[in-house]
Amino acid sequence: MRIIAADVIVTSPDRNFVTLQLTTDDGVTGLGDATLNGRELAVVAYLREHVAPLLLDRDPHAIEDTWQFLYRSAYWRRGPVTMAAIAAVDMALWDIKAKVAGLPLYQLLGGASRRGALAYGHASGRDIPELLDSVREHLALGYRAIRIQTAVPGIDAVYGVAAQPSVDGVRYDYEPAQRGALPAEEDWDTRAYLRHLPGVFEAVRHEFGPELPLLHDGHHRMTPIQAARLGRDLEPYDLFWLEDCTPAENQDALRLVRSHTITPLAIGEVFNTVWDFQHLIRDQLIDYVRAAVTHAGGITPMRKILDYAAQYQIKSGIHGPTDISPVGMAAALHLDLAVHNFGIQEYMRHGDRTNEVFRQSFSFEGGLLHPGDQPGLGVTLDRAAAEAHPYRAAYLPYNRLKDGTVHDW
Ligand code: KDG
Ligand code: MG
Repeated sequence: MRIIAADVIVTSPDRNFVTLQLTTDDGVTGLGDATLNGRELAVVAYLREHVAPLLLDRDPHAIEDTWQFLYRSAYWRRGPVTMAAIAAVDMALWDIKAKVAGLPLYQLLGGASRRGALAYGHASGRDIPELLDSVREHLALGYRAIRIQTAVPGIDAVYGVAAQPSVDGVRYDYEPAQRGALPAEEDWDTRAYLRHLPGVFEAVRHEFGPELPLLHDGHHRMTPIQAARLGRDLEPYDLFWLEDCTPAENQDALRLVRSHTITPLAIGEVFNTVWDFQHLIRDQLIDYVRAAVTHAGGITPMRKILDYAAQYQIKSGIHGPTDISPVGMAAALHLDLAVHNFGIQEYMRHGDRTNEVFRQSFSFEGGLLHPGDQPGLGVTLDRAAAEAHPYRAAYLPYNRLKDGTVHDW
């Protein structure tokens, strides 16, 4: 068996997605997600110009060897563009292997360790009543764990907070492509945020009781001592995790945070390799691994990261916002089902147009996601539907402090 075609498909049904489709001489196809939000075309060029020609004639079954070849032969290792491209190849090869075996991918990863993957959804609101309504909507949709993001009095626009309430249960989207071709400017005030947030969690716990797992994303905005204070102030509300409390580059910051709080910590959605997690896992500075299969080099290295984490009782919390395509989500769900140290899965729900381009076989019942039992990843791509939605330049927003200084967001 050999690879005879490597096609890169760019589509923007609700937002931009980059997909690699590999085809074998036996006519088997495999899909991989290479979407890098806001820098999509860099990965397209990397794949089309530098990876696709190397794949032709290779044995699709040699997944580990192909991964090592692409990682090591480039000499220039790591980085989000490189690793998203390699991830797409890795996913597509696993898709092919599982289709040839006639099995859903999770069976090749060791089989199911659980009935399904506990998913968390994104509730948000511009004030507390709107936030409580958003939590209710998510509970009605079947979620059994909820991320809480909120506007902060005095700050005009906060990333991760819906600008409009979702009237009919339709989920909001992060920075969809329609938002324009230049990064939107948002603003930030950490002291106002630190004052406001504990009261928000107080209100949510008061309304929904002690059982519901609650999460929060700090989006890299705090200094270590600010994050330590927030973690401590949120302890009475028993968070499932506090995510990205400090910028991910300075990993020692988490040692300081840890020494002040027992609120569990999650980090790593911007990480690309097991090396980024080495120190954090070995020194037990985190509780959850937040990497995306799409950005950490694919299923093969993600399994290695999670197996390493398992030695320290650190669990998975695979990144799953809407800028991970349905293909990347499917890869996450197969891993979620198979690994022993599963923690939770982020699940934001794609829009209808996206679901028409990418036909999926997962289910969401009783708060649990299951990837389904179709051979492979369980996703098919409708090429004609994809072509009907051409690429639209779109950027993530960014933050400025009140005095105009650019800040982490
Ligand atoms: O592309 C960036 C988004 O995926 C990211 O901001 C979403 O932080 C995020 C999350 O936790 O889902
Ligand atoms: Mg996040």
